[in-house]
Amino acid sequence: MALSLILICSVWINAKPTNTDLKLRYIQPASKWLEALPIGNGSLGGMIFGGVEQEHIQFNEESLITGTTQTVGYYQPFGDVYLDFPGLKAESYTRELDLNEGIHQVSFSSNGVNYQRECFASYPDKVIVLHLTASEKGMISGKIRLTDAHQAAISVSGNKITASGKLAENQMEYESQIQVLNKGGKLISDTSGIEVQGATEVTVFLVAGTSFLNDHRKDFKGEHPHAAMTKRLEEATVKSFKQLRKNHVADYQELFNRVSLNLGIAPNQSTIERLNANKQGAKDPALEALLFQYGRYLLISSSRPGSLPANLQGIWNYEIKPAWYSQYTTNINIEMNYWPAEPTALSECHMPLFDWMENFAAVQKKSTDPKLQTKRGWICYSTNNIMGGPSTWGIHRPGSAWLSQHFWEHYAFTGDKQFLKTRAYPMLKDVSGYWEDHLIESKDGKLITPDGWSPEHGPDGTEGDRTPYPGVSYDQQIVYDLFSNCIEASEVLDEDKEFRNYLKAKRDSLLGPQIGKWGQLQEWMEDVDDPNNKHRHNSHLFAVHPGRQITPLTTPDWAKAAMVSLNARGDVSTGWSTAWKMNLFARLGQGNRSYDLIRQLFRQCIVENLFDTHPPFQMDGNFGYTAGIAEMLLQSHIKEGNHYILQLLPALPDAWKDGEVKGLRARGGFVVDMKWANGKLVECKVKSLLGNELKVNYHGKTITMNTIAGKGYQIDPTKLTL
Ligand code: FUC
Repeated sequence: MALSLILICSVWINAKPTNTDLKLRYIQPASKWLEALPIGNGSLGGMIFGGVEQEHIQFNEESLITGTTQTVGYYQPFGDVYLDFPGLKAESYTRELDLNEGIHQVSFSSNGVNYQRECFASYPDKVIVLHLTASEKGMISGKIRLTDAHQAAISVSGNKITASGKLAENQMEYESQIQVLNKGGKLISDTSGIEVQGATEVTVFLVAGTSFLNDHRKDFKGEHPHAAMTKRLEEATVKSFKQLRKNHVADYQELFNRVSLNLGIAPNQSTIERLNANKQGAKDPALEALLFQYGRYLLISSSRPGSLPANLQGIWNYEIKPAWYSQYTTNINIEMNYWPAEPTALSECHMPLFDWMENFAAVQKKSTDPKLQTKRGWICYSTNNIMGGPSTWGIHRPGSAWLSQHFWEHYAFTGDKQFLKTRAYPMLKDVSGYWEDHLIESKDGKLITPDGWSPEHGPDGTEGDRTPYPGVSYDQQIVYDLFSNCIEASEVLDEDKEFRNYLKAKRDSLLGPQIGKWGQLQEWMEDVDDPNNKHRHNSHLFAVHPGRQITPLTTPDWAKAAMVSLNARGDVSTGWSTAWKMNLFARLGQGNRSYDLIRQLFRQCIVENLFDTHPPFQMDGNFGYTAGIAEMLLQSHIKEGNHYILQLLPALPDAWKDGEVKGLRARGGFVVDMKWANGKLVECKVKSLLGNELKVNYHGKTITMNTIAGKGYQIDPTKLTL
């Protein structure tokens, strides 16, 4: 039967995803930070203002923090590059961030001369490059300065400026350097900076680093960054701008071009005009698609192999005391940052989270803090820094379990057994150990957490209430998820059969989801939920998303109760909360409700540069939004037997009548392309990466077939409709 439904393509038509309208476009320079546009190479980030008389790049490097392994501290701004061009008057000004190439562009004319500036942060060459050109010879004149956000000593020597300092709080050493190259004209330097006179082309290179070393065994202390930064500049400045640009675009597009989403044609308006029109009620699905791709752009720019994970603000921050330290909060925020990584084909960008977590676990285990002591496994506080240093506001026992889910998901999507064996399973087993020791039996003979928490309130709705309660749904659901992932990992690896059976018994004894008196999914062990509670956290719905304990297909009653709870929480909330609700409604198969949240997000949370605000600005909302769109179009968390079911367009809203998505990833190792018209699937191609059995579900009908790794399969949608 399967073969009559599915046509095997002998050659996989890996049509390059077509990315239409991938520009953020403005007709004025940024007048404030949230209008500036971000670039980043995973570690080094810049916010570009695009000014005419003064160009300004405020920059960050991921490891500059005031904290230690003992205390969280704040993520710090690093410095600023200023380029002053007195006398330039702009006509026909535009600045754009082109997501297709990962390049920022400013262009304008002044007194009949056309000026162009291109800027990008290169991962392969580890530098930020700003390239300025003029259409007439010798028309670039101005002053280039490097400033430091702390008390660094700044020295100018020839065409180089160096800012070198040490943070008072933790003695972390840091250094930034810029180097200026010119074609035509000349450079004159003094202590205040480098003056360019009469150049036709100028290239500014920026590097920055610290003495932080991403290794807990060395106490996170590495060498002074001077030598490394000097070498970086030496290596980059011998390459032509053309070569550096080519390296950057090739590297960036290898990741970015894996997925395309087309929801319609963009109006010929600036981003601000589109945002405003959207707030007034206009529908602009192309803007919704742009924000989806922006989330992918931001993840590529703030989290690359070898870097630290994206923090609360990605890597972009200008404040000495940013909100919530701009580090890693474990009761939703850092996890949400990584929700889009696997489904939107950015698996590599997930890796920094695992490196950080392994260091983090080691630091928590070594800690002498009485609250962190465990017999087995490890636990953590709510907020932690790059070295695992805590803010001791609140212990967050299931934080390590929630984070461990990412190890499992990375395997579920990629099928990387080596990763599963050497990294994921050890982590899952270790953290499971903590919960095996910690759970107690309730009077009804169920296993419960004795001292749980439902971030971030108490049963009577008191904000921030940290009183421990037994059997809290959040803890119960996360532990269920942890044990399930650990059990599945041991099955795949065919290891620890006895332990597996023991853990299965434990999981089956856990107090499960309960339906309360108003039909809600209970947040607390007792039926005390207030139907008027609008708290931003949806902690008791973890089992719907990102967990998989509750689904409309497998547990319809619980799914119905989850819907009651979700609707009661209301649609109006903070940035990340709105994005979480998008994901939750998508998992409940409610595309139009997810879409309500998209509208809400644009109305309330998306600012000029398309960053999402809590408020204040937090990057998690951007990442959660991108993940939410992916959940609306493709889901693969439900298993039948040993294989995942790929649910095609499970939550397509009426607003997206026609569209096309290419390159989404599904668990089990599949790449999915879909086209729909009039709200109905009309084309679907699935490429099998691992040769797993393929189960495709559309509108409740599932078909199954065997696949061969590397082959593509065309699904006939007419055979998938009831
Ligand atoms: C959680 C949330 C807050 C904020 C902070 C960074 O604690 O409850 O709203 O997002 O993280």
